[in-house]
Amino acid sequence: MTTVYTCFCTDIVHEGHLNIIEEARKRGRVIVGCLSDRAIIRYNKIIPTISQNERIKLYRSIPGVDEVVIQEDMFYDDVITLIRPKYVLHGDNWKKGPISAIRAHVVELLSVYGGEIVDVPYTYNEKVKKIDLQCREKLAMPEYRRKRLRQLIEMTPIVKVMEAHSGLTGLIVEKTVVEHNGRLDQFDAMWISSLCDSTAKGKPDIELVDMTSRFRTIEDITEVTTKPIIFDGDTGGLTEHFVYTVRSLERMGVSAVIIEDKKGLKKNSLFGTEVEQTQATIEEFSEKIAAGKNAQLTDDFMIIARLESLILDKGMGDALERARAFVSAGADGIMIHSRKKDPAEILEFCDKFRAEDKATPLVVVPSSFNVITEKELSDHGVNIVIYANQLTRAAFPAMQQTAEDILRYHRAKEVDDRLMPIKQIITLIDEI
Ligand code: SPV
Ligand code: MG
Repeated sequence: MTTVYTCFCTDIVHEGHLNIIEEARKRGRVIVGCLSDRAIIRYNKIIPTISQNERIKLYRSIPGVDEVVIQEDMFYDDVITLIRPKYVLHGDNWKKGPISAIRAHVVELLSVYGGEIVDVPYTYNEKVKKIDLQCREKLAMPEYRRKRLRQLIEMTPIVKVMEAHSGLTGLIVEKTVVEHNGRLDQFDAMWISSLCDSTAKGKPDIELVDMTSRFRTIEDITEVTTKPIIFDGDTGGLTEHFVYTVRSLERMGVSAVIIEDKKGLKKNSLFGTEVEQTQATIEEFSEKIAAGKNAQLTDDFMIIARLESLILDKGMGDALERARAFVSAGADGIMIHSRKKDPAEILEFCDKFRAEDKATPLVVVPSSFNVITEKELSDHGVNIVIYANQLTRAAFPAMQQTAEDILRYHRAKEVDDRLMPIKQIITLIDEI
């Protein structure tokens, strides 16, 4: 009997799915793949509001479905090797955009034994559009967004985080997908950097931009995106204030706050010892972490302790001692920072920390030691990599150059070639 395969990634079966089953059963025995929770979370597809097992049951109940299997791999390698279907059916929407890389890969897998793809015309109507939109919109709800960082840490080799400081930069982090070597890549989460948030407001990174204003930035971003958020909480401020910050961040659907063990006037870490910066004592900072954990209402939210020992030349021993103490105080993760170009001290810390603590998530921000790759970091036990300021640093020179050139030429024609076309900018933002 001919085997026909199609993969579903949905909580709600609509007429588009029924149409695919109808087409499939004309060709043979129908096996439906249920995309696993792991793959769904990794690729930010939908929020599974029902469990993987319930989705299997749901797909089994569709008339015409003979069997349901779990598909672990977005790229179909596991199921095609196992089932060797004669036909793979999918809506023809996968012929366009980044997901066409998946289609191309399936074509290759099928060509090995003469299998075929059937592109079923995608069902476009108001009802289907609404269901698709609702499924995606759920990703943005605080209760779903908040817990996704922990899920990603659990399910991916390394969580890739990019800075965002506005709705527009949030959209770039949300939507940028690249196809590389037949694989799809995208950022997993957003970092609301104090440096970039302050810079966008034309202010120094010294905790001058107040929390209300920082929260406004978060809201600008949450309104138009769905990916999880890590908030740069600077020193966390007074412990008496930090507990309120924790509650507000949880309410907004932020997944984690990172606070650094400094006190007094905070300056950006990349100044290192060139400016005066004071590290909080282990006791003071542990008390702040414990108070934050105590104030927290959800299980999902994370308070990550950032160590400034290497930045302030206090040595590896001090960094490790602090890491131990802050984990004991309740920190859900450790961020280790360095401003050296050579990643050696970061890797030494990661190896030593991992030798004694296999579980606590490790975060790094390779702004200075940017030669290191994600794979190398992950091999040394790092769970989260934050690209903390690259979008701001890319945009600033481009804007400055454009301003200078318009002054130079007394018109805008000379700069036009490097600008986004007007047509594109007015359609950049999707309307609901
Ligand atoms: C930020 O992005 O604001 C940070 C990281 O805190 S760093 O600028 O490297 O200190
Ligand atoms: Mg900062």
